[in-house]
Amino acid sequence: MTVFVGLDYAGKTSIKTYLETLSVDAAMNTRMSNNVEAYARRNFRIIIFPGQQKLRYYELLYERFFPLASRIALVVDAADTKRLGEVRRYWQFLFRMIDKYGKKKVQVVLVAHKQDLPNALGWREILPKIFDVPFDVGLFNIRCADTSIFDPQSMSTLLRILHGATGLGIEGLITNLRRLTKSEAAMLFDTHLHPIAMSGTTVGSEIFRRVHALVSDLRKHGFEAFVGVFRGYHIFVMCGEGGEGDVVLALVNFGVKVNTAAEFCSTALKQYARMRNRIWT
Ligand SMILES: Nc1nc2c(ncn2[C@@H]2O[C@H](COP(=O)(O)OP(=O)(O)OP(=O)(O)O)[C@@H](O)[C@H]2O)c(=O)[nH]1
Ligand SMILES: [Mg+2]
Repeated sequence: MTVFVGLDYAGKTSIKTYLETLSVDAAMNTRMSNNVEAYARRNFRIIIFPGQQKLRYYELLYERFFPLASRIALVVDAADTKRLGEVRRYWQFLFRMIDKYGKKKVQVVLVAHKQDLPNALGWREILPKIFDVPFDVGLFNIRCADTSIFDPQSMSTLLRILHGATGLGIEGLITNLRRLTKSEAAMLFDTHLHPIAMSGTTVGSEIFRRVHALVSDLRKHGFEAFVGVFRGYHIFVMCGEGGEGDVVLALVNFGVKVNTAAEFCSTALKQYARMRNRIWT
């Protein structure tokens, strides 16, 4: 389980809303949270703490959820540099809460969010402004990500980090598949609405939605693969074999014959099947 923490307005609920709906509009129009929120798919869970000052120092929250958390993601509005001091003070409190209630090997993830804003700082600049380097960094095995609701690649990267799936080679698998099939973009979906990995030209969430719609129709009719044209994009979709959750590969504007694309995709799906149990542990 991952716990999302951060100041009010950092973007925690936006990330959850985006993952749940694939809607950037909905994600950009969230309200301040007054309660704990949750995102869940199969055994993957994110618990989101409210960020307002009067709620985020409520110790019972930490006592209840930190013993269960293998990851704590600190979401920071990377464009709001005036509040980084406040984030630093909050981290000092979090440090005490981890010490008191956290798992020994808890991983801390610094999410430098809202990277689309012109004055946003990257995580490399933010890290030393919040943590004590090298002390905290040595202690916590900190992972970092630059993210934005407007950047689907960054959302995939965040998902892989939260699954502890960064060293498994999923990115390599998808990049390779894209090259082999001479596609403009390749995507791998696994249970989440948002792809867990993607490579090539950035395609928007409208394509992700079409792929999901296509796949649910495909399955109804017993097809395992399909080629469709949507707004000028040639899309090849192939479903993984059964099991819990949905595994789907999608290629955009592929440059090989359909049966060649099908062969490469089917090999990639087999390779992914071997990594999969490491992702949903
Ligand atoms: N430019 C930009 N704005 C974003 C992004 N993500 C979120 N926002 C904006 O930030 C606002 C606040 O985000 P929330 O997710 O509601 O903030 P929160 O961390 O849940 O805050 P609390 O609920 O008070 O703890 C959103 O309503 C969006 O308008 C992003 O990636 N880029
Ligand atoms: Mg919120």
